[in-house]
Amino acid sequence: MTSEKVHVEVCKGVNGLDKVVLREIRGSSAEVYLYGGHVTSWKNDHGEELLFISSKAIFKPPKAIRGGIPICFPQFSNHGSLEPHGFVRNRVWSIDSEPAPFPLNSSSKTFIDLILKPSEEDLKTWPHSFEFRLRVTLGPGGDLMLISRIRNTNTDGKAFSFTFAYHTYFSVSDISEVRVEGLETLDYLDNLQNKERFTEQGDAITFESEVDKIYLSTPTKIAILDHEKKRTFVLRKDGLPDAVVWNPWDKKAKAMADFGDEEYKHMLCVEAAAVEKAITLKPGEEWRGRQELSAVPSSYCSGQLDPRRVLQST
Ligand code: TA6
Repeated sequence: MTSEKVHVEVCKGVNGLDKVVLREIRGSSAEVYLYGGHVTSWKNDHGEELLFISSKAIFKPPKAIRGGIPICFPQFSNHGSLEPHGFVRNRVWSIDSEPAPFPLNSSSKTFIDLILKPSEEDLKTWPHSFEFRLRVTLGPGGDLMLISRIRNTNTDGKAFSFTFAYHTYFSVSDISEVRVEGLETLDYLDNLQNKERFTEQGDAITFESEVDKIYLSTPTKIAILDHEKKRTFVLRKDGLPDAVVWNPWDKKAKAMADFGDEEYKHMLCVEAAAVEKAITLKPGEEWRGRQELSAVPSSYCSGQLDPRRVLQST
C-alpha cells in the first residue's frame, strides 16, 4: 500500500455518491460522504465496524442516511420551524481546498476538510449566510475526531442562533446489555413526555424500552459500555454542553421505512449536542464544536475499565 493511499482517498460510494476514505497505517479506517458531510463508517484496526448503519439506509438525496454520524444544523430535531434536524445532513458538501488554519495542531495526517455554504434555496428557508467547516480526523490510535467551525458571514449585520448535534449511531451487540456512564443524576428533557424536565437516577443508564432524552450540561466525557463485545466507547466533547440518548425500540423501528424492525437491538445514539441554550453568533464570529470518539477494548469485570476511572481520567 503506497503511503498516500494509506491516508486519504476520494472515491465513489453507494449510488455513485462521492466519499472520502481515511485509513491509518495500523488498519483503522473511516468513510465520509460529501452528501451530508456524513461519516458512515469507522472501523478499528481489526476491521470491525464501530458505527451502526441501517441495512435499509437510503443513500439518495433528499433523504438523510440512516446511521453513522448525521450532523444536525442549524436546528436539532423539532426545536424550531425548520425541517427536523435542519438541512445540512441532506446537502452536498465540498472538499475544502483552502481550509482555514487550525487553532490546534493535530499530529494525524489522516484528515479531510469539508465545507458547506447555504444555497439560494437555503437562504429562503433560513435567511442567514454561514460557512460550515468540518474536519474529520482519524488518529494514529484509531480515534475519530470531528471538529465543526461555523462562521456567521451575514453582510446585513444580523446575528443568528442555532442548535446542533453530532447524531452518532453506535453499533452495539445487544442494547439490553449496554450501559451508559456519565449521565447519572443529571437533568434531562424527555422527548417522549413533551420535553418535560426530569432528573436521572444515580446509576448507569440501561435500556429496556424506547428512550429519547436530552441530558443537560453533561460532563465532557461519556462512556458507553458494551459488555458482550468487551468494548467501551468513550465520547469526549467540547463546545457541546448537552447529550441526547435515543433508541426507537420496536414500535418506532417498525414505523421507520429506512430502519429494520429488529435493528434497534444493535444501535444506540449518544449525541454530543447544544440544544437547551441556542448558540448565537454575530457577523464575523465563529463557533467550534468538537467530538472525539475512542473505542477501548476491555472487559468491565477485569476492572481495567472501571467507567468511573475512565470518566475521571484525562
Ligand atoms: O436524536 C433523537 C431524535 O431527535 C429522535 O426524536 C428521533 O426522531 C431521531 O432523532 C431520528 O430523527 P430522524 O429525523 O433522523 O428520523
